Amino acid sequence: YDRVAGDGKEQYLELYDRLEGMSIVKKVILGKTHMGRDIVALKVTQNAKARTDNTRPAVLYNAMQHAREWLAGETCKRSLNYFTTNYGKATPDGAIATELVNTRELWFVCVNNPDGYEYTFTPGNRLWRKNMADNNGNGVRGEPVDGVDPNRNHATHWGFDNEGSSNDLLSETYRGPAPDSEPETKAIKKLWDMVDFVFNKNDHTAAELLLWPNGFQQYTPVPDHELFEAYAGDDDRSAIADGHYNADGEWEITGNRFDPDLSAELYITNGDLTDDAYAHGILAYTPEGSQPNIPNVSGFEFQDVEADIQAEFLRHKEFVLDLARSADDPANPISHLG
Ligand code: 0X9
Ligand code: ZN
Repeated sequence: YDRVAGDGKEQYLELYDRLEGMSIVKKVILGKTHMGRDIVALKVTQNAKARTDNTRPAVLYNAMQHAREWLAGETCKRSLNYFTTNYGKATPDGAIATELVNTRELWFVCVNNPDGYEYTFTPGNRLWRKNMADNNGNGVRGEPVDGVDPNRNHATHWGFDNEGSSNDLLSETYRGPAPDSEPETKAIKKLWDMVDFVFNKNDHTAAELLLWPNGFQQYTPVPDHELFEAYAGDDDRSAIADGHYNADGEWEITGNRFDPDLSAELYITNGDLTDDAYAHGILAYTPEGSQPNIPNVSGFEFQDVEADIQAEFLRHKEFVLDLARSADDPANPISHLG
């Protein structure tokens, strides 16, 4: 994985440009942000450009609804890169990637909030979370009063009970003036209209959790609760964890693991992406990644340490593959957990 030297800013665009030339990659512009940046999706599948969208079992991997969550973007980009780099290679990973790319539509929106992401590279704004909506219309963006939380702006259960999002412009979870008012949420909605996704993996940081719907209430489990658990595992056998296949070909967890749980058990949200996905029939997860080896400056600290970032991807890798493998028959999970 060629990281671009320097601070990584807009590095994903260089990666996307590089991949766009491949026959297995098609770039789709889903919309433009408040500041005019493209919100980009890549479709990865055999013969990507000529083949009609939505003609193979589909998975959406997305990240960086929240501007500061750089590690989540890295995990998404490395998942993308796994498929494109290993495709066609005569290696174990090559066989896996080739089989999946030839039979699945793998979609990636690794930077859903490019305005906010860009803003986190400016002095004093590293921990910006929301998008760059100019809430008070004063022509200055990125003031505390500005920005909508993309993960509270989706239409499903938007503003439900006024618990789990805010109507206060100053809030970090400001839900926006209307459901799907924001370019970032509209872009995802456009994807829902284009493709009948089976799974969605919506990467965030920073709590070592693996969450699934509902987020808006915790009393009534969703009909697919047990199916969600079957993929996510439990505290001891979490689907996202340090591990390896042992000599018997069994998956052995060796260290850090993510706690699988109902989203609403963490806290209530409304208008979040995965509840919206689920309302569209998509089995959707929110992993919250972390960089365990860094001093705990803040939950969103990110250190550009290659080994560390790659270790995080490797924790996610088997789960990323499980979703792709199971996409043709989701009711019968193919899980590395066995
Ligand atoms: O609050 C969020 O949007 C996500 N956590 S973060 O710290 N990255 O902001 C979690 C959303 C998961 N849904 C629920 N907890 N209901
Ligand atoms: Zn987040």
